[in-house]
Amino acid sequence: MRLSRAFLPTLKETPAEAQIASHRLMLRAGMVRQTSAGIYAWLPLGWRVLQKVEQIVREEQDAAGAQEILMPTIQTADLWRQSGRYDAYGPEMLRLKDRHEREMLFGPTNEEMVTDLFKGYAKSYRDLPRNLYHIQWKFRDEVRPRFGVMRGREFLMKDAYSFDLDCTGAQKSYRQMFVAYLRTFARMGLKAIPMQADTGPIGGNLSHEFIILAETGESQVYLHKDLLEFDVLSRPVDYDGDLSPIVDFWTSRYAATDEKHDEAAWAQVPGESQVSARGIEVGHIFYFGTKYSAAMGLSVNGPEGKPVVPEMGSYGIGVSRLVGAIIEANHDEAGIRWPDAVAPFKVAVLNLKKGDSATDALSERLYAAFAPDAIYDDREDRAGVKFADADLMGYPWQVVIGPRGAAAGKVELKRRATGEREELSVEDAITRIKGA
Ligand code: P5A
Repeated sequence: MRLSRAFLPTLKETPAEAQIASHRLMLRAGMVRQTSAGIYAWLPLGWRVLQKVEQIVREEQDAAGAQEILMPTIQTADLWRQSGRYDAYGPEMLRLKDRHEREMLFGPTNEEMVTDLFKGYAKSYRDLPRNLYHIQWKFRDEVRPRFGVMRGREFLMKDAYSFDLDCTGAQKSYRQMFVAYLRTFARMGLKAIPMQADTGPIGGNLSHEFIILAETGESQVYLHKDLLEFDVLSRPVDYDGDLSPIVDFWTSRYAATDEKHDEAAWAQVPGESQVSARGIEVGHIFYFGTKYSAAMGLSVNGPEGKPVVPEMGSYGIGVSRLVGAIIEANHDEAGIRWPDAVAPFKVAVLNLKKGDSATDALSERLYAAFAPDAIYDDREDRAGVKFADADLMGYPWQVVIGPRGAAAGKVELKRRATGEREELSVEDAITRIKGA
């Protein structure tokens, strides 16, 4: 994208309403714009990041055997009456009426809908196991929407739903999602720790929240420091095989949110291994047995010819929240420092002398080498403005091209994460970035 033609409405002043770094930076970098309380429009830069995050989530869900569908945002109250949650959900649910006075709602989650959908198809135990997911906008009328996209009212969630013949199968599905989540967050450069958590309105008695540590997090958490050192991406995963060794590593060490914190168990963790910190919940997985399948009349013909009520779980990732959470974990005084995997553009080409033919030619060449994953600052502005904007928007690589270097075929390469700079030939700069 050429900056001279881009819709990137950056702000010079820090917006007063933003209390945390990610919210401030998303507004200043022109990634999102609030349209009403807790509801955001995603502008080009933010939308690119959201799509990259979404794609990593999708790839890891697919790899774990889940299948993508797309369910509607609007649901009928009838579905929710069947599970008993229509009244229980309370004022967080946005309730609507259509022209026939039929009661509808904007979905805060999809357990009922997916159970009903699956019921129309599954007849026999051979239709199990299945795991269906979608990535869809949700609405929850939060009491206190805040921190920008982190606690919005309208937000993007990946929600998966597993159907199994029995408890053993359901636990396998749970472990598959558990491992897929570890990989998903690690690929975004995040250390997300699964922790025992409350199940709230979703229900069931087994659940883990995936939490990244950040000072501005809404939850207080306690964990064993070993958990911060595990590298899940370094080992290949066979989702059909036994995932217990990976899962047990996590579940055998202490990690809990405030609500589940147990002082007696915590006291067993050696003092030097205790980490207590603030955290942001980026995912939450649940195993709730037959809560929805039984209530909604889902049953299949079992292997012995008797009806069996499938065991279910649901698995959520806060896709839009992740964009804020990634920034909380990756920023400095000057702005965002995107991990390569989710950066809106991998490379920023900064032309310091628009109109100088050698500088223009070299800039165009570099831009062409990385487009469409590059942004070209071809504006007439001062160098200082370009440096500040590139740091604010946090592109992992900056290539700075000025008239003196251009005459000698040299450019300056800057790595945003470390601030390291070096002068190189154009070819070497291209090779360096491509090889990283
Ligand atoms: C699991 C999938 C569920 O809704 N039903 C389907 C289950 N779980 S959850 O914990 O309530 O939400 C899943 C994830 O969604 C994110 N999230 C939010 N993100 C932004 N703004 C919000 N108001 C919000 N509420 C939930 C969180 O990341 C959560 O883990």
